Amino acid sequence: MPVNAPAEYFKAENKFHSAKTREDKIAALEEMIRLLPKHHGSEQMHAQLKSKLAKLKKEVPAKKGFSKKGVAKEGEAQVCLVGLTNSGKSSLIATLTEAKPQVSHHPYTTTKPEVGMMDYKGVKVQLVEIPSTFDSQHMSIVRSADAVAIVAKEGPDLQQLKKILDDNFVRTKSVAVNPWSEKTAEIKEKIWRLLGLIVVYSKKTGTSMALPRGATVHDFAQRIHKDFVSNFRFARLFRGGMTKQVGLEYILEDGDVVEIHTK
Ligand SMILES: Nc1nc2c(ncn2[C@@H]2O[C@H](COP(=O)(O)OP(=O)(O)OP(=O)(O)O)[C@@H](O)[C@H]2O)c(=O)[nH]1
Ligand SMILES: [Mg+2]
Repeated sequence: MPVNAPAEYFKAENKFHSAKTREDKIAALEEMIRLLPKHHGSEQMHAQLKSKLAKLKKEVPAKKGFSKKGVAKEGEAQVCLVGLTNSGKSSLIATLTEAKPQVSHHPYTTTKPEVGMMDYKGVKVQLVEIPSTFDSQHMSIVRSADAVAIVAKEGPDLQQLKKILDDNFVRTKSVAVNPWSEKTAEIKEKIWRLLGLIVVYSKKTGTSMALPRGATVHDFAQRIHKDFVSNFRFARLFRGGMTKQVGLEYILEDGDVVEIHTK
Protein backbone atom coordinates (compact mmCIF):
# COMPACT_ATOMS: atom_id res chain seq x y z
CA MET A 1 0.00 0.00 0.00
CA PRO A 2 1.48 3.37 -0.97
CA VAL A 3 2.59 5.77 1.73
CA ASN A 4 0.73 9.07 2.00
CA ALA A 5 -1.54 8.47 -0.98
CA PRO A 6 -4.50 10.87 -1.00
CA ALA A 7 -8.08 9.62 -0.58
CA GLU A 8 -8.62 10.16 -4.32
CA TYR A 9 -5.99 7.53 -5.05
CA PHE A 10 -8.01 4.90 -3.24
CA LYS A 11 -11.15 6.01 -5.03
CA ALA A 12 -9.31 5.47 -8.32
CA GLU A 13 -8.12 2.08 -7.06
CA ASN A 14 -11.71 1.10 -6.26
CA LYS A 15 -12.74 2.28 -9.70
CA PHE A 16 -10.01 0.08 -11.18
CA HIS A 17 -11.24 -2.98 -9.32
CA SER A 18 -14.87 -2.43 -10.20
CA ALA A 19 -14.16 -1.48 -13.84
CA LYS A 20 -15.79 -3.84 -16.31
CA THR A 21 -14.18 -2.69 -19.51
CA ARG A 22 -10.57 -2.44 -20.56
CA GLU A 23 -11.08 1.27 -21.29
CA ASP A 24 -12.37 1.96 -17.78
CA LYS A 25 -9.51 -0.04 -16.28
CA ILE A 26 -6.99 1.98 -18.28
CA ALA A 27 -8.63 5.27 -17.25
CA ALA A 28 -8.61 4.27 -13.57
CA LEU A 29 -4.98 3.13 -13.71
CA GLU A 30 -3.93 6.37 -15.35
CA GLU A 31 -5.69 8.23 -12.56
CA MET A 32 -3.94 6.11 -9.92
CA ILE A 33 -0.54 6.84 -11.49
CA ARG A 34 -1.34 10.55 -11.56
CA LEU A 35 -2.51 10.60 -7.94
CA LEU A 36 0.24 8.45 -6.42
CA PRO A 37 2.79 10.74 -4.73
CA LYS A 38 6.22 10.62 -6.32
CA HIS A 39 8.93 9.96 -3.76
CA HIS A 40 11.59 7.34 -3.13
CA GLY A 41 9.23 5.06 -1.18
CA SER A 42 6.66 4.89 -3.97
CA GLU A 43 9.04 4.22 -6.87
CA GLN A 44 8.35 0.51 -6.98
CA MET A 45 4.62 1.06 -6.81
CA HIS A 46 4.85 3.52 -9.72
CA ALA A 47 6.79 0.99 -11.77
CA GLN A 48 4.24 -1.73 -11.03
CA LEU A 49 1.30 0.45 -11.99
CA LYS A 50 3.00 1.58 -15.17
CA SER A 51 3.80 -1.94 -16.29
CA LYS A 52 0.22 -2.98 -15.55
CA LEU A 53 -0.96 -0.06 -17.68
CA ALA A 54 1.38 -0.93 -20.55
CA LYS A 55 0.15 -4.52 -20.49
CA LEU A 56 -3.50 -3.46 -20.54
CA LYS A 57 -2.90 -1.06 -23.40
CA LYS A 58 -1.24 -3.82 -25.44
CA GLU A 59 -4.18 -6.17 -24.96
CA VAL A 60 -6.41 -6.49 -27.97
CA PRO A 61 -9.84 -5.27 -26.87
CA ALA A 62 -12.17 -8.24 -26.52
CA LYS A 63 -14.74 -8.46 -29.26
CA LYS A 64 -17.17 -9.77 -26.69
CA GLY A 65 -19.80 -7.19 -27.54
CA PHE A 66 -20.34 -8.37 -31.07
CA SER A 67 -22.84 -11.01 -31.90
CA LYS A 68 -25.71 -11.27 -34.33
CA LYS A 69 -27.58 -8.98 -32.00
CA GLY A 70 -25.04 -6.22 -32.44
CA VAL A 71 -22.48 -4.35 -30.42
CA ALA A 72 -23.00 -4.10 -26.67
CA LYS A 73 -23.47 -0.45 -25.79
CA GLU A 74 -20.84 1.04 -23.54
CA GLY A 75 -20.34 4.60 -22.39
CA GLU A 76 -23.00 7.32 -22.47
CA ALA A 77 -24.02 6.86 -26.10
CA GLN A 78 -23.36 4.71 -29.14
CA VAL A 79 -22.66 6.39 -32.46
CA CYS A 80 -22.28 4.47 -35.73
CA LEU A 81 -19.91 5.64 -38.46
CA VAL A 82 -21.47 4.83 -41.81
CA GLY A 83 -19.97 5.64 -45.18
CA LEU A 84 -18.97 4.34 -48.59
CA THR A 85 -15.82 2.27 -48.73
CA ASN A 86 -12.56 4.24 -48.48
CA SER A 87 -14.43 7.25 -47.08
CA GLY A 88 -12.06 7.26 -44.10
CA LYS A 89 -14.19 5.62 -41.38
CA SER A 90 -11.35 3.54 -39.94
CA SER A 91 -8.93 6.47 -40.05
CA LEU A 92 -11.47 8.56 -38.19
CA ILE A 93 -12.20 5.98 -35.49
CA ALA A 94 -8.44 5.52 -35.07
CA THR A 95 -7.98 9.26 -34.45
CA LEU A 96 -10.98 9.70 -32.17
CA THR A 97 -10.55 6.54 -30.07
CA GLU A 98 -7.94 4.04 -28.90
CA ALA A 99 -9.14 1.51 -31.54
CA LYS A 100 -6.55 0.29 -34.05
CA PRO A 101 -8.56 -0.80 -37.09
CA GLN A 102 -6.82 -1.64 -40.32
CA VAL A 103 -6.58 1.37 -42.61
CA SER A 104 -5.89 0.77 -46.28
CA HIS A 105 -6.52 2.17 -49.74
CA HIS A 106 -7.98 -1.22 -50.67
CA PRO A 107 -11.78 -1.12 -50.70
CA TYR A 108 -13.81 -3.01 -48.09
CA THR A 109 -10.93 -3.43 -45.66
CA THR A 110 -13.28 -3.37 -42.67
CA THR A 111 -15.44 -6.48 -42.70
CA LYS A 112 -16.86 -6.43 -39.16
CA PRO A 113 -17.81 -3.61 -36.81
CA GLU A 114 -14.84 -1.80 -35.28
CA VAL A 115 -15.49 -0.38 -31.83
CA GLY A 116 -13.71 2.38 -29.94
CA MET A 117 -14.38 4.74 -27.07
CA MET A 118 -14.19 8.49 -27.66
CA ASP A 119 -13.57 10.85 -24.77
CA TYR A 120 -15.53 14.09 -24.81
CA LYS A 121 -14.63 16.30 -21.83
CA GLY A 122 -14.37 13.22 -19.63
CA VAL A 123 -17.54 11.60 -21.02
CA LYS A 124 -17.27 8.31 -22.92
CA VAL A 125 -18.98 7.94 -26.28
CA GLN A 126 -18.80 4.62 -28.10
CA LEU A 127 -18.04 4.79 -31.83
CA VAL A 128 -18.80 1.84 -34.11
CA GLU A 129 -17.51 1.64 -37.68
CA ILE A 130 -19.98 -0.22 -39.89
CA PRO A 131 -18.56 -2.14 -42.89
CA SER A 132 -19.49 -0.53 -46.19
CA THR A 133 -21.17 -3.70 -47.47
CA PHE A 134 -24.25 -2.58 -45.47
CA ASP A 135 -25.18 -6.16 -44.52
CA SER A 136 -28.52 -6.50 -42.80
CA GLN A 137 -27.07 -7.56 -39.43
CA HIS A 138 -24.90 -4.44 -39.50
CA MET A 139 -27.76 -2.17 -40.48
CA SER A 140 -29.68 -3.37 -37.45
CA ILE A 141 -26.81 -2.05 -35.32
CA VAL A 142 -27.25 1.30 -37.04
CA ARG A 143 -31.00 1.28 -36.37
CA SER A 144 -30.49 0.71 -32.66
CA ALA A 145 -27.62 3.20 -32.23
CA ASP A 146 -28.21 6.53 -30.53
CA ALA A 147 -26.89 8.47 -33.51
CA VAL A 148 -25.20 8.08 -36.88
CA ALA A 149 -22.24 9.97 -38.30
CA ILE A 150 -22.37 9.78 -42.09
CA VAL A 151 -18.77 9.80 -43.28
CA ALA A 152 -18.76 11.29 -46.78
CA LYS A 153 -16.08 12.89 -48.88
CA GLU A 154 -18.34 14.45 -51.47
CA GLY A 155 -21.92 15.60 -51.88
CA PRO A 156 -23.05 12.75 -54.18
CA ASP A 157 -21.66 10.22 -51.68
CA LEU A 158 -23.76 11.81 -48.97
CA GLN A 159 -26.90 11.58 -51.11
CA GLN A 160 -26.17 7.93 -51.86
CA LEU A 161 -25.67 7.21 -48.17
CA LYS A 162 -28.91 8.90 -47.20
CA LYS A 163 -30.72 6.69 -49.67
CA ILE A 164 -29.03 3.55 -48.30
CA LEU A 165 -30.02 4.50 -44.74
CA ASP A 166 -33.54 5.21 -45.85
CA ASP A 167 -33.82 1.90 -47.74
CA ASN A 168 -32.73 0.15 -44.56
CA PHE A 169 -35.33 1.95 -42.45
CA VAL A 170 -32.71 3.76 -40.42
CA ARG A 171 -34.50 6.60 -38.62
CA THR A 172 -31.64 7.31 -36.24
CA LYS A 173 -30.63 10.95 -36.01
CA SER A 174 -27.57 11.68 -38.12
CA VAL A 175 -24.97 14.24 -39.05
CA ALA A 176 -22.65 14.35 -42.07
CA VAL A 177 -18.93 14.49 -41.37
CA ASN A 178 -16.09 14.83 -43.84
CA PRO A 179 -12.70 13.82 -42.46
CA TRP A 180 -11.05 14.91 -45.72
CA SER A 181 -11.96 18.57 -45.23
CA GLU A 182 -12.95 18.96 -41.57
CA LYS A 183 -10.67 19.02 -38.55
CA THR A 184 -11.01 16.10 -36.14
CA ALA A 185 -11.96 18.46 -33.31
CA GLU A 186 -14.84 19.84 -35.41
CA ILE A 187 -16.08 16.34 -36.20
CA LYS A 188 -15.95 15.44 -32.52
CA GLU A 189 -18.02 18.53 -31.63
CA LYS A 190 -20.54 17.74 -34.39
CA ILE A 191 -21.03 14.20 -33.10
CA TRP A 192 -21.39 15.43 -29.54
CA ARG A 193 -23.91 18.15 -30.47
CA LEU A 194 -26.03 15.56 -32.28
CA LEU A 195 -26.42 13.59 -29.05
CA GLY A 196 -28.17 16.48 -27.28
CA LEU A 197 -26.29 15.91 -24.04
CA ILE A 198 -24.64 18.34 -21.64
CA VAL A 199 -21.53 17.80 -19.54
CA VAL A 200 -21.80 18.70 -15.87
CA TYR A 201 -18.93 18.41 -13.40
CA SER A 202 -18.84 17.38 -9.77
CA LYS A 203 -17.08 20.03 -7.70
CA LYS A 204 -15.94 17.44 -5.20
CA THR A 205 -14.37 14.85 -7.51
CA GLY A 206 -13.85 16.88 -10.67
CA THR A 207 -15.46 14.07 -12.65
CA SER A 208 -17.74 14.63 -15.63
CA MET A 209 -21.32 13.48 -16.03
CA ALA A 210 -23.36 13.45 -19.22
CA LEU A 211 -27.00 14.42 -18.80
CA PRO A 212 -29.78 15.10 -21.28
CA ARG A 213 -30.44 18.72 -22.10
CA GLY A 214 -32.92 20.13 -19.57
CA ALA A 215 -31.72 17.88 -16.73
CA THR A 216 -32.02 19.20 -13.18
CA VAL A 217 -29.92 19.13 -10.01
CA HIS A 218 -32.21 16.24 -9.00
CA ASP A 219 -31.03 14.20 -12.00
CA PHE A 220 -27.42 15.01 -11.18
CA ALA A 221 -27.79 14.04 -7.49
CA GLN A 222 -29.71 10.86 -8.34
CA ARG A 223 -26.97 9.70 -10.67
CA ILE A 224 -24.31 10.05 -7.95
CA HIS A 225 -26.37 8.23 -5.32
CA LYS A 226 -30.02 8.13 -4.29
CA ASP A 227 -28.99 9.24 -0.77
CA PHE A 228 -27.92 12.54 -2.26
CA VAL A 229 -31.54 13.17 -3.14
CA SER A 230 -33.10 12.02 0.15
CA ASN A 231 -30.52 13.89 2.25
CA PHE A 232 -30.38 16.91 -0.05
CA ARG A 233 -30.12 20.33 1.59
CA PHE A 234 -28.99 22.56 -1.25
CA ALA A 235 -26.53 22.64 -4.12
CA ARG A 236 -23.91 25.22 -4.88
CA LEU A 237 -23.65 25.88 -8.58
CA PHE A 238 -20.61 27.34 -10.31
CA ARG A 239 -21.40 28.76 -13.75
CA GLY A 240 -18.99 31.02 -15.58
CA GLY A 241 -17.62 33.26 -12.84
CA MET A 242 -20.85 33.07 -10.87
CA THR A 243 -21.79 31.04 -7.79
CA LYS A 244 -25.38 30.36 -6.85
CA GLN A 245 -27.28 28.34 -4.27
CA VAL A 246 -29.97 26.21 -5.94
CA GLY A 247 -32.53 23.49 -5.22
CA LEU A 248 -33.33 20.11 -6.74
CA GLU A 249 -35.54 21.51 -9.49
CA TYR A 250 -32.89 23.84 -10.88
CA ILE A 251 -32.13 23.22 -14.58
CA LEU A 252 -28.48 22.61 -15.36
CA GLU A 253 -26.51 23.90 -18.30
CA ASP A 254 -23.53 22.56 -20.18
CA GLY A 255 -20.32 23.25 -18.25
CA ASP A 256 -21.96 23.71 -14.83
CA VAL A 257 -20.00 22.61 -11.76
CA VAL A 258 -22.20 21.26 -8.96
CA GLU A 259 -21.54 20.75 -5.26
CA ILE A 260 -24.26 18.93 -3.34
CA HIS A 261 -24.73 19.72 0.35
CA THR A 262 -26.51 17.07 2.41
CA LYS A 263 -28.08 16.90 5.87
N1 LIG B 1 -5.79 12.41 -47.54
C1 LIG B 1 -6.57 11.71 -46.73
N2 LIG B 1 -6.60 10.39 -46.82
C2 LIG B 1 -7.43 9.72 -46.02
C3 LIG B 1 -8.27 10.37 -45.09
N3 LIG B 1 -8.99 9.43 -44.43
C4 LIG B 1 -8.60 8.25 -44.95
N4 LIG B 1 -7.66 8.41 -45.91
C5 LIG B 1 -7.06 7.35 -46.72
O1 LIG B 1 -8.10 6.71 -47.43
C6 LIG B 1 -7.92 5.30 -47.47
C7 LIG B 1 -9.13 4.61 -46.84
O2 LIG B 1 -9.17 4.94 -45.46
P1 LIG B 1 -9.93 4.03 -44.40
O3 LIG B 1 -9.91 4.78 -43.12
O4 LIG B 1 -9.38 2.65 -44.39
O5 LIG B 1 -11.39 4.04 -45.04
P2 LIG B 1 -12.66 3.17 -44.63
O6 LIG B 1 -13.84 4.03 -44.86
O7 LIG B 1 -12.47 2.61 -43.27
O8 LIG B 1 -12.61 2.04 -45.74
P3 LIG B 1 -13.12 0.49 -45.73
O9 LIG B 1 -13.09 -0.03 -44.32
O10 LIG B 1 -12.14 -0.21 -46.59
O11 LIG B 1 -14.48 0.51 -46.32
C8 LIG B 1 -6.64 5.03 -46.74
O12 LIG B 1 -5.60 4.91 -47.69
C9 LIG B 1 -6.43 6.26 -45.87
O13 LIG B 1 -5.07 6.49 -45.60
C10 LIG B 1 -8.23 11.80 -45.02
O14 LIG B 1 -8.92 12.44 -44.24
N5 LIG B 1 -7.37 12.41 -45.86
MG1 LIG C 1 -12.51 0.70 -42.59
